[in-house]
Amino acid sequence: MKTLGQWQLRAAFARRLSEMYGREVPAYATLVDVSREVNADVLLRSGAAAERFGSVGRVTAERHGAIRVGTPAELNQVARIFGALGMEPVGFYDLREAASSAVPVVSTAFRPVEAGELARNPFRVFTSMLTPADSRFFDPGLRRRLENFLARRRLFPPELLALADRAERDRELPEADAERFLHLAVRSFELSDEPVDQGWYETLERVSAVAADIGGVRSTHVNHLTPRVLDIDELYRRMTGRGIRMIDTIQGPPRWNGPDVLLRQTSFRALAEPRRMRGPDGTVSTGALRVRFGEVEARGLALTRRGRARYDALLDEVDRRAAARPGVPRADTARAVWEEGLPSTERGLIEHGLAFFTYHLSGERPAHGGPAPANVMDLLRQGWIRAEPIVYEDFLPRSAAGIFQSNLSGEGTRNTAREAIRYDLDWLAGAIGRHVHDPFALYERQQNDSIAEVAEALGIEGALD
Ligand code: OOG
Ligand code: NI
Repeated sequence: MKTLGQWQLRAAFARRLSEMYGREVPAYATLVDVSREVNADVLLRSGAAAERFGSVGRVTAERHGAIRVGTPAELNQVARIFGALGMEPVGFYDLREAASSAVPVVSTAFRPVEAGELARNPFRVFTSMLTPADSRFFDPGLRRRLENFLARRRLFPPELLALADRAERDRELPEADAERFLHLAVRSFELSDEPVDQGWYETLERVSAVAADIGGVRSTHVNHLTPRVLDIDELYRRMTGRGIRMIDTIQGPPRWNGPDVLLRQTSFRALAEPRRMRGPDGTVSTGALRVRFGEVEARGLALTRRGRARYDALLDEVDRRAAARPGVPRADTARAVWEEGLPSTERGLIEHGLAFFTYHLSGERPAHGGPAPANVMDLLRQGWIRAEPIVYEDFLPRSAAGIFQSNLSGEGTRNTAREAIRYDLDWLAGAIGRHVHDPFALYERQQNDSIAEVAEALGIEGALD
């Protein structure tokens, strides 16, 4: 009997979700086409260098999606569905603090965590959960109504969850069950045509457009999908050239004359989509909601904690200078800040302990013969080993907030006089009922494993530093 393993389920799910979303949001299909063209052109222009952060095959198939749910119980179910696909929760993002408009959610990302699994298919889903208990956004009456509404809806059919649990337990599904699982899973993330209760939706929208998108309807949906591209500036120009309105900026690091780090993202604006609405008198008519969009990203090196602190400080510096000199284009300011604040080569990043790499024997013994030195830097300098970048597989709270924000219809409201309620990674792990990985620990382990292998191959005793 033919079976599908978890990575095959993941790849099939990503492909089908992308096909579904392309049908529902045609501008997304354009985005995928343009990304593919840009990737092919970069490969022609730059040859092997274009594949420094992943083969063009992986990059072109790569997608992330985003979904939003209402309660810990719903998040727990989402974790079972993604668990079937070999995707585990990684990282904690508090977008309530990162956004200036009202984004009352906390988030994690489900993704494969092993290098081999990422290479097979790196599909990831940024998953946000509403925080009705945060009294800065929801007063007690609204909180109660919202929680009641959420407690009564059912996002995923029991059959889907049972198949998911089986796939996770057995690490595979027989073909016919896999087909059923994929069908039910993709359908759960389609846009529902059930009429939206207009009064309820608008009540929530006054607080936050995100709250309305999550808690104003009885189902969930993918709210964007994101292909990966090798030259995001070129993609931005080409999309604009095709008459598609993009958000104002590319989020994250600027384009500059040094290694790509972390993640750069941009998106086209959420489109008005016809949705059936039930008015206060019960009659159903066609209205429009503007919530779903397409995003695109370019990925670079994973940064260490120190590198990440540097990145955050550089962004703050860009803000300060941009505020002081509003006439200068922000991208120019950012480039200048980057050139002052970050080494402009991969070697420089390694020397300062700012980025993660895996290390591999270079296959050549240096001419002078001598014994292998017992530290990574000397091994690199003397040519015993070479460094390969570890690609950043996660997200950035500030960019995420920017993406949320630029696609919201209004600012919403928040009462800053009220106390915020605190959430963190451990709280999230408890809510999901699963371990939530620390992204830095994952990258570090990958780097350390490669160093241990090098040490063993070179017969170096003890730990390499
Ligand atoms: C998620 C926004 C965050 C990203 O790529 O940073 C995100 C959302 O809009 O629900 O997907
Ligand atoms: Ni995204």
